Amino acid sequence: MTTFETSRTSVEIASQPATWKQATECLANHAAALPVRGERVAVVGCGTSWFMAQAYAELRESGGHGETDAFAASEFPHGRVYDRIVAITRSGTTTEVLDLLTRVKSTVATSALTADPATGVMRAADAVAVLDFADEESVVQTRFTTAALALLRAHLESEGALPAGTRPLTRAVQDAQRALDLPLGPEAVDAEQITFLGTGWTYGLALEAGLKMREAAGAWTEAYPAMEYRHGPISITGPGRVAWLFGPAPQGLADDIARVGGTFVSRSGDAAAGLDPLADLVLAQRLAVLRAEARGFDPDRPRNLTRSVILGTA
Ligand code: F1P
Repeated sequence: MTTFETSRTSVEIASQPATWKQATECLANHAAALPVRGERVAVVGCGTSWFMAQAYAELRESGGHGETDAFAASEFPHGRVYDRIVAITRSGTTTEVLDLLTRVKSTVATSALTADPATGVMRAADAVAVLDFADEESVVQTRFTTAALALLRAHLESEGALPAGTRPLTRAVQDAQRALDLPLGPEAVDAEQITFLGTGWTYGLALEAGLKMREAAGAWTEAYPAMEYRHGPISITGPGRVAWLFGPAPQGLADDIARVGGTFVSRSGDAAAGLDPLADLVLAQRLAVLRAEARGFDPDRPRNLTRSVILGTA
């Protein structure tokens, strides 16, 4: 097995507890870019950033802060009326995101969260939260995107409401520290296939975990809302395959997975003793790096990927 012990990706994964803490500490600096309570908001992004948009949209709306939708930037429904569009983009250069912000300029308030203040998103959005301390050398995103979600979640928390069962971010930071040392377990390391599941905001995390495994390790993964899993996707599960759930388990799910011979991984279901679901994502990121190395892939140089997708004009 090739090992990349000093991979930038591993270093960036390990820095997440500190980066999330830093993100919450700079909350006051970013007030202009953060949605106001009651605003009708659309959150947009591409790839990882879209999945974080989905997680945030669920957290915001179910916490009672206002209607919040999430879209892939390329799929934004221009006929709909929003008070604000929030774009998440680490690079600040993704074509679909910049095209959308440019198209809606002066018709709706726009905000962005980015890692790079030297990019087009600074002009394209009305207000920008720059999380440059969370920028990454890796192509595969880990700490920027979780820091962006940490900031958005801390903002909801500071305004007094999160969905029932969601913990304070300080607890998530502690759990992320724990997640860096927890054993991954042979069933996940050796799994032929992994299906990631979540409910509410953790469905966005499930989508991101699946993408991470595909991007870094070329692994076969799928992701579904937990209650959808029994409507077909369970057909994939069996011996040597894993169903990994973020957040609380729907009734009977563990038994159903056992019945088909699959392995159920659930570390963030127990609100008291389990991990915060965001910290559970850290474990999935670690697994992606481990499996990449096991296949001889360099996690810092994922196949077929670039830091940002910048499309030419034909
Ligand atoms: C979005 C993104 C990444 C993906 C790849 C290409 O980038 O789709 O999620 O992993 O690196 O770009 P960004 O808009 O957040 O910079």
